[in-house]
Amino acid sequence: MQLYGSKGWGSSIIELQLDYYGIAYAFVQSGDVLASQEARAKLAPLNPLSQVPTLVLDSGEVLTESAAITLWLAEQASGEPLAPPPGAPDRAQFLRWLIFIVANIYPCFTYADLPERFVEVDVAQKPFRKAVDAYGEKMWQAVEAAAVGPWFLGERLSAIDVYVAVMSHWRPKQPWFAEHAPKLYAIAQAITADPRFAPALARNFN
Ligand SMILES: N[C@@H](CCC(=O)N[C@@H](CS)C(=O)NCC(=O)O)C(=O)O
Repeated sequence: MQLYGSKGWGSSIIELQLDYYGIAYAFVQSGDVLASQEARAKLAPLNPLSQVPTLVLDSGEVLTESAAITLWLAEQASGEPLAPPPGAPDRAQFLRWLIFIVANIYPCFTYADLPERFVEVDVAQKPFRKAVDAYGEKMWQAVEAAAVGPWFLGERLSAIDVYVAVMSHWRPKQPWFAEHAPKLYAIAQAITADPRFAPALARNFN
C-alpha cells in the first residue's frame, strides 16, 4: 500500500501504526499541501480535501481520515490491535476519545494552520488563530482529564497513545503538555521510548 504524507504531519500517526503492525508500505511525499497548490492538485484526485494521511490500498481503494484508517488497520492486525475489539471493556471509551480527538482537536489545525482560508479580513486572522488554538488547548485538557494512565486507556496501549505522541509535537507543543497535561506528556514520552514506535517518531520529528 502507499501512504501519502509529509514529515511530521498527520501521516506520521499512520506510519507509527503501520510499523507497529509490521505492514509494508511505500511512503509517497505529498509535498506541502498547505502551501503548495501543485501538491494540493496532485492529491485531490485521491482525497477531495488534499489532506494527509491518505492511504492507497493494494486494491487501489483509497482510505482517508486517520480514525477510519486506524480502525481499518486494527481489523487487519494478526497480533494485539491498537483498537480494543468489539466487546472489549475499554472499546466504548476508545471510540469516544478517538473520535473526540479527530472531531474536535484535529479541525483546530484545519482552521488555524491557514486562517486566511476561513477569515478574509487580514486583521481578524491572527486573533482567529489565537482563539482556535486556545480552544484546542481546552480540548486537550479534556483529554488529559479522561486519561487513566499509564496509557490513555489504563494498562492497554492503544492508537490514542499514538495520536497523543504525534500531536504533542504540534501546537501547543510539548512544553505546554509537560506543564498542563502531564499524563499526556508521559504517554508521549513512553511512546517515544518504545522501540515499536521510536524509529517512525525519529523519522518524523528529528
Ligand atoms: N480529518 C483528517 C484531518 C487530516 C489533516 O487535517 N491533515 C493535515 C496535515 S496534519 C492536512 O493535510 N492539512 C491540509 C489542509 O487542511 O488543507 C484526518 O483525521 O485524517
